[in-house]
Amino acid sequence: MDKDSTLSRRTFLAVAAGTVVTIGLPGLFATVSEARERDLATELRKDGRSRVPPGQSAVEEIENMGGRPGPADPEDFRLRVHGEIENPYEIGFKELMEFPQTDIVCDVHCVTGWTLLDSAWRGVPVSALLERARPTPDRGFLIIQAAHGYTTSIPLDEARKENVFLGHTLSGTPLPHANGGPVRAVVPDRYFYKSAKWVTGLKIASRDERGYWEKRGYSNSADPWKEERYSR
Ligand SMILES: Nc1nc2c(c(=O)[nH]1)N[C@H]1C(S)=C(S)[C@@H](COP(=O)(O)O)O[C@H]1N2
Ligand SMILES: [Mo]
Repeated sequence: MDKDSTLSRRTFLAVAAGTVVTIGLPGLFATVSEARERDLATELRKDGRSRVPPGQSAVEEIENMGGRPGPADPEDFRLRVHGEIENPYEIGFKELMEFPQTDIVCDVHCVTGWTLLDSAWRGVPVSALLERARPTPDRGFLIIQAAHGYTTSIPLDEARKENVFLGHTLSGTPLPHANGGPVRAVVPDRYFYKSAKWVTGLKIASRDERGYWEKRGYSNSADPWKEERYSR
């Protein structure tokens, strides 16, 4: 896709959004070559779904989509795990690094239309953090809390999937502050607003709580393959 059609698609999305506040700053993204885009059009994931979800375009690099940053220094990082659990706890960066670490290569999909393929992360599976917390509800929700009151949520069964993690390393280097460093949540199979940057807390609750963007017109289920962009 050339830059002009990328722009018109973004403009279209903004119009399609109607009264909802649009996510991110206007700008042109460096999309992959046309040849690569043609190949990707037929590529499938292991689960049989299309590699690039409908209405998305692959880009070369992660974009900085803004947000109000938390502290940059790992020394100042605190994660509070609380709510309806048997074992509440609070940890710093060093203790987070003592949890089992996972290396994950995944694709992420921003609701504004860009998809970053093969991003290489290192982090701690949310399942490991939940195991230590021992949630009491069977079918609860994970409220992911971040700096300055940003929140988002996913069902607990989604949160336990092996590709859901708190990431601290991207492409072998510490996660840039602009992209949520020192630690952000990554939920690859939901639109990227579910991946809270500058994470501060994991709250387990039997009732869901609408997150920052979800309250502003974006879908709470946020499945990119169903194009669940806006709430209805
Ligand atoms: N704390 C926080 N996390 C956030 C956001 C935010 O504004 N604040 N924006 C979300 C949105 S809409 C997107 S697309 C991604 C952008 O992440 P990036 O800037 O690393 O591309 O972060 C998500 N996580
Ligand atoms: Mo986004």
